[in-house]
Amino acid sequence: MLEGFTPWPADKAEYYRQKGCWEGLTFGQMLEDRSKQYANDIAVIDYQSSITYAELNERATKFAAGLQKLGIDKGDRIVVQLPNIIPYVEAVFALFKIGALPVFSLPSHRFNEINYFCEFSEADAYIIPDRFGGFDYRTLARQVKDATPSLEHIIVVGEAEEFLSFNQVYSDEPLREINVQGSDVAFLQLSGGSTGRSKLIPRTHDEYMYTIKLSVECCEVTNQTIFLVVLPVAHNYPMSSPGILGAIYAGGKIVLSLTPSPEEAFPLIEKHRVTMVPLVPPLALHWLDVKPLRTEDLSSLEVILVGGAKFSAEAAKRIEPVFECKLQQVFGMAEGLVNYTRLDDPEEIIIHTQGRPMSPYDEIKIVDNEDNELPAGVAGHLLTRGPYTIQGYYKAPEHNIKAFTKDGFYRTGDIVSVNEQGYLTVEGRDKDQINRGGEKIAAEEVENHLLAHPAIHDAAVVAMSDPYMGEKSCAFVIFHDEQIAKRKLKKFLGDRGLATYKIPDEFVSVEKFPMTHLGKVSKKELRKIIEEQLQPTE
Ligand code: OOB
Repeated sequence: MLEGFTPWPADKAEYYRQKGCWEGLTFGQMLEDRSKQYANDIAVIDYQSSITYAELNERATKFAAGLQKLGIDKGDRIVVQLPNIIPYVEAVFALFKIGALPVFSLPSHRFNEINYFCEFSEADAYIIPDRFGGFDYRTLARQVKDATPSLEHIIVVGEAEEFLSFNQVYSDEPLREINVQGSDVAFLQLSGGSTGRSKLIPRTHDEYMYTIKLSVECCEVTNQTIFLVVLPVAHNYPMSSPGILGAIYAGGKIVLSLTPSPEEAFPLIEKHRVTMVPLVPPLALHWLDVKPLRTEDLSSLEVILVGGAKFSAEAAKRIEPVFECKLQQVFGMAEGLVNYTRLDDPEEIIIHTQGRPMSPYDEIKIVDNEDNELPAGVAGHLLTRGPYTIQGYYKAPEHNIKAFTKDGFYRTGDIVSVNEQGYLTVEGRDKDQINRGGEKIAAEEVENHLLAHPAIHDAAVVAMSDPYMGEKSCAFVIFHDEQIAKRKLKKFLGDRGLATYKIPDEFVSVEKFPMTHLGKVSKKELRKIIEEQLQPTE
């Protein structure tokens, strides 16, 4: 078993198997099956080309055989940092086939994040594009390789320079049979994090396949579905809710867009007759605003999913009339629990709630600060346990004690109310995190970087409201004596290799921080201060 993985209690595992939730199917086998069933149907289209199910399976198998030749084996970790391109899908399925674990990072991650993922997961390989979005990933790879010499292979899609080219990895040698089981960990996903750095989330084939199967049902995905991905494809949401894995599970077609801009995405919708697309709220708002100004025919769209952050009821109301398709809200988390509004739910539910759990075996508790359960309708901390919610983060025993209750409920950090029909409404958050339009920022991680600046005595990062992003981040800073300009602080954080989305949007210099009666920095007060400053002055 993977070291650092918290196994499921034997009785629970037995129960979920008995109930038919866990079927022992791995993602490698799933692609194998679909490649027979839908052999000549197009599986994935990207900006350059398209491949059928049979081709995808064949290429994934050849890539897998090549990885084996490099010495990559069951249980090894491989950091994958690729944009929305076909090689991403090939690489991930190749890893599933040999039981090696992709560690899913995002194209926006930089040295700080990537080096930590490589080091912490003791990765053997790192897969990158040559360049993407004006950034050269080979430069980053060189820095990571210097810092983490145990990283053996760097595989590059495109011009590899001194590294190994993706195309060179494919091998015609037969794949060495590996016994990958449903109960094995399939990959490590990233958590949004609230304390320090992102935690890694181990998900097994069994439980993740179950989320895919249920998502396919809830979102009514079929082999007629044409699924557009404009969000970073490695994020848990476009991967599994219902995501590219759901599209493949159902035999549908995936269209990968390199960016979420309407200039790129709308023509793709028109050309490929896209039926379904997942968005985060700021993108949904942008698309709503831009739609009337554009001429593309988007009439093929049947469903727009919106999730990752709270979608306001006002914006939710506009989706159907503007796009002439259904809205489906999704409230999910990489740790497990996923809620959807259903396509046949009344408008009231679709607009005002974030859906209900996918599985009848999902357990939900709404509790007060002392873990006492609250009556229906009262907002409180959401705790959850179930057949696809993790039992613990990877190699994080101390954090796990705080993040899970003794009886195995995950503390989501979300403040939620549940109505009588079991639909959840997200009312707020009780975790030290900023949700910047779906991208999660752990306040403490950014604070630690600010504290490394010699002029900074103390720092506290909080969310501030933003009409477009929902939230942006604001750093309150106490300087020793000399104040440093915002531009310089941003550059300082960028130079430390922090992903751009984590760099605070605003900096406020203060003499001291407001304190709670327990002597902790009162982030609530700080949020109030910045909200007051944001109010237009009369
Ligand atoms: C998704 O996953 P993560 O792991 O990036 O973030 C999970 C957190 C939740 O705990 C909650 O705080 C927030 O993101 N969230 C929402 C939300 N959906 C997620 N807050 C309010 N309304 C929503 N609809 O973000 C994710 C994973 C799978 C599917 C969809 C989203």
